[in-house]
Amino acid sequence: MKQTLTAVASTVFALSLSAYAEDMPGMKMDGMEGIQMKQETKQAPVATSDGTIKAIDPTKHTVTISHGAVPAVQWPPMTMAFSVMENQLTGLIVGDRVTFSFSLDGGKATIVSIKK
Ligand SMILES: [Cu+2]
Repeated sequence: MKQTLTAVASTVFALSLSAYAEDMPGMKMDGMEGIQMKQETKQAPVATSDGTIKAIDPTKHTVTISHGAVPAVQWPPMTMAFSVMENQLTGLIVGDRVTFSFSLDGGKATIVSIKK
């Protein structure tokens, strides 16, 4: 008897959930999309790290940095490219040790500030 009641209760719950979703067009319930929507409306998180400049690509506006672990965004140490404005790299060359901060927006890392 108790089991039947539980089954009925969960069916009612599932029904009310789908009714709720239909009432809100544009509100996608599947995980990833919801998370990305949230990140776009919020300000991108900013983290700081330090590392060594491995490459500068003025055409793609990227700087490749071999950086240490960044606990703020759960990154292990790695070498990767960051988007950067050319004027932010004034006076910096490949091989420089730098301290930098970056914003992370849906997997795209953009340099906020960078200095030796
Ligand atoms: Cu990285």
